[in-house]
Amino acid sequence: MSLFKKVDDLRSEFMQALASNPALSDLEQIRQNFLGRKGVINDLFKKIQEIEADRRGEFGGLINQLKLDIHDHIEARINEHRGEEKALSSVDVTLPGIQVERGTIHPIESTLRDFKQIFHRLGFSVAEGPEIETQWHNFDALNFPPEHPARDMQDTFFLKNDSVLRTHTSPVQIRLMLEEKPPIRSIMPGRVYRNEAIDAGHYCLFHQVEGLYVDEHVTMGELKATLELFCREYFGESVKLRFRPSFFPFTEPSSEMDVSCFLCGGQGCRVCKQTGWLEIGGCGMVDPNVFKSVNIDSEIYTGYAFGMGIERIAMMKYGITDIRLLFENDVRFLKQF
Ligand code: FA5
Repeated sequence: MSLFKKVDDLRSEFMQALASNPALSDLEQIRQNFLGRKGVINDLFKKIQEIEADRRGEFGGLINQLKLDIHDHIEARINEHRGEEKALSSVDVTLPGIQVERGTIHPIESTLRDFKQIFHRLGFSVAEGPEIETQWHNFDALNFPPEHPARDMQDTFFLKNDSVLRTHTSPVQIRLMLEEKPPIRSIMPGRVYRNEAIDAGHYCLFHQVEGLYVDEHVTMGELKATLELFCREYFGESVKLRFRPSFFPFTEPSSEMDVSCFLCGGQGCRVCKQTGWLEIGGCGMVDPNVFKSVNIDSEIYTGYAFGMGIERIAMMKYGITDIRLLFENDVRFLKQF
């Protein structure tokens, strides 16, 4: 092999050694192998006598250039390594990290999830309906007579084209009974709207969970047992539940459900309006007129229905004394849950 070619080969050999990303100690070894007193470059210098006299200058120049290049490459690599080491040593691993803010589940959402879980175990499926409703679904089919003051029971936001913002989740019962044949056993969670005065216990927008069970021989006793079981599961064994006779156009008989106020232990506070009880919803047996509007034969089927207000329940569970806090989206408040 010509000595000129040997110079080229050594350059390739060196570049290959560098390509393997050698550690600092390996770089020192490479330097010795190529540039050391007993290194390959010196060996090559010694062979300069073997070159014809008129090409010795050219050969010497090539070796010198190779020597300089190897030196520069190795120095550059060493500097890179030192820079990395310095950067690493400037990281103080004992400093506390930057805290990442974690979101929390809104108390209304977690109450809804708890409801779904408990009713799922009791054999209820989940259905949903639109928030903009026809007056027929929101009132007529639910046995509110036209122009009857019963429609004023729930201050309504009326929209164009005979529509309303639904005032309760009961219209979803109608949609479900039109779509499915009994047996029907569903809960229907959702947002509802009422044009009423706002205070610590009332808001113009809130959530309800409707419940409906329609089958042959469904009784009021089953309704009471289901709701009592739900309240014990959700609030705990110590909660007191009471049913007060009431009126809803779509149930007969009808009742209102109250639980003993968690916030004041029944002593009376501004949330329970000093009564010691909190109204959580209404319930009753489906009125035969409602069955008529959805073409279900009330001679064969009976059913019960209930509707509960989520905010009031979430307030009791989490000790929140003003419903408005649930809608203000103040992160300082929401972070607590
Ligand atoms: C109804 O809305 C009936 N649709 C419930 C029902 C369903 C009865 C099926 C029978 C059968 P009521 O208007 O009482 O009922 O409202 C139910 C619950 O919603 C109340 O008990 C209360 O917990 C909650 N609620 C009512 N108005 C408000 C309000 N402005 N802000 C927050 N929660 C409210």
